[in-house]
Amino acid sequence: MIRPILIHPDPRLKKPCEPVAEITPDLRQLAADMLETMYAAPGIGLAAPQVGVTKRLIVMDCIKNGPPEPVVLFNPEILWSAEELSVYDEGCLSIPDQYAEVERPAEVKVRWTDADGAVQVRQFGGIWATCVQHEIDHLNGKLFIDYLGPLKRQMITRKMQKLKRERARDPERE
Ligand code: K1U
Ligand code: ZN
Repeated sequence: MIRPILIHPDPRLKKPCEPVAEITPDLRQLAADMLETMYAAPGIGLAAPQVGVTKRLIVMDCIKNGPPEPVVLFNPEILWSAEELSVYDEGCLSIPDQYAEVERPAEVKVRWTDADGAVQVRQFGGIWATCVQHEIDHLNGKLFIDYLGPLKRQMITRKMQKLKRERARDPERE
């Protein structure tokens, strides 16, 4: 099932999320719904708070061409970050059509629990590293615009407030 994606500003996008204690059938269904929602958007990642669930769960698939490579991460933790930084022009499905350069560690080592309850550890580089850090930020109530200066952040927030007003008036409009 495709779930509606919350648009910034929304208090649920600013709240630190709760760890997942047990991977229940409902949480596996949520992960499947999040992947369906991400592919439909389209996007390369999605965090549970973006669909209104303040739990520590993210999904990703950063493969552009070739067979899909969906990854489901419960309770993801960054174990190590490279000193080398990389800059990427980031977007966010909760901040549609707005992009800005964000500098982050170029590689990160992440530990998480997968949908079968197995602990996984993997080193991510390239767009995967950028995406996993962007998604873990969502779990901590942080958006990519929080890395920008106050004027740029305020300008984007005002655009999103306008978009939300327009969508509330005409829900059919994209
Ligand atoms: O978390 C999100 O809002 C999803 C976001 C993830 C992300 C994008 C760029 C850098 C870091 C994290 C997106 O997927 S925005 C859409 C997007 O980047 C994209 C869409 C279609 C094809 C390729 C990329
Ligand atoms: Zn985002």
